[in-house]
Amino acid sequence: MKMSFRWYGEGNDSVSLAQIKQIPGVEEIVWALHDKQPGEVWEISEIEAVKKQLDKYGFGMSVVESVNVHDDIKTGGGNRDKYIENYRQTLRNLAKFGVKVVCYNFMPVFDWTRTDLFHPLPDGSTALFYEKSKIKQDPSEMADYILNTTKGYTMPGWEPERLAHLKELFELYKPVSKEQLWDNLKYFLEQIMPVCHECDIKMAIHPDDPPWDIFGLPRLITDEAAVGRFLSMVDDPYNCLTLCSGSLGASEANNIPEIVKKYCSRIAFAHIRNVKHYPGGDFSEVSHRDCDGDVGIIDIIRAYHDGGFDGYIRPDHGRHIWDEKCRPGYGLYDRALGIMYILGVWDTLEKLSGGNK
Ligand code: DNO
Repeated sequence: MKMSFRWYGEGNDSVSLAQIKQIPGVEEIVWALHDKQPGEVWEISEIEAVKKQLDKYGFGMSVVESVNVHDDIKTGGGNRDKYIENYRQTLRNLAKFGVKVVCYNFMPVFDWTRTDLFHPLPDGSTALFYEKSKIKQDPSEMADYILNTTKGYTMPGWEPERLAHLKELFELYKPVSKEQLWDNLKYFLEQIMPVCHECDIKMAIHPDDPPWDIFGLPRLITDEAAVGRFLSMVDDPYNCLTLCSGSLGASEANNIPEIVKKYCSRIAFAHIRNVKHYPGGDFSEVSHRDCDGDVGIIDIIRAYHDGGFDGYIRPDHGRHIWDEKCRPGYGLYDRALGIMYILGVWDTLEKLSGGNK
């Protein structure tokens, strides 16, 4: 297991590399070129500039989150082959810098979706919250709320340039059924797998967040059956998962430790996030401590440990604590606490099993 921390880049993150360096155990920075639009090639000089910044602190750059997939690829539009060729070129360029895992998603229109980004928790902190009844309203209201609340930060998946055309985006996806979306995902992966082999880069899909259809848009990676379908549809060791415990774990029906046990060898990247369920499908993000939420954080870590997981892991969203001003879900303090919790469980398991990693 290699511990990592997501960082949004110089001038684009409230957290500095110097601060991350002081969190015990972090070897890798999970990064991206956040000003690239989906479909654009990531140029060598641009990647090299990030490498120089990370080198100063001795961090690896093995995981990119995300190289976003253009809507034409998701919808099977006329220009998809051009954008797939650009994606391949980006992978080739990333491989020159030792990138091993590319996280991406195949969610239509919206990436992760929440109705409150600063929901008060009983301890006085705030966290991301999802209220199911609010999702029945006009999607543009929610998009406006997110964009206004996150002003000053680029939120991947919530690019104002894209969301300015929300109506057109919904039109674009209207004719795309769930089965067509599966077909388009398969086509995309089959086209890029040979390059992944050539470059030794694993593609690691992020589950849909939340794991159910929203605003009438189909969502694919929602439960264990969908994960199984996805992995067997393109049965290739380079076709992998980013197993996000909080995304799949937002559904009470999903048993995350079981999914980890079953598919451990195809998980390239683990996101550890805890979630508390409320009646009716509402949920709140909470601290990483097992008993604060419902996903079974200790059993999840044990499943990775006992499964011999040697991929990359990161704490996912944290609460906003100690008055920190930060990007929603991505402050320093609670994610650092999360790392110490994850490492505490992991190191204990190692010791108990007589390992010395
Ligand atoms: C949310 C993240 C997601 C994830 C993308 C991957 O905080 O986990 O936005 O990065 O879905 O493409």
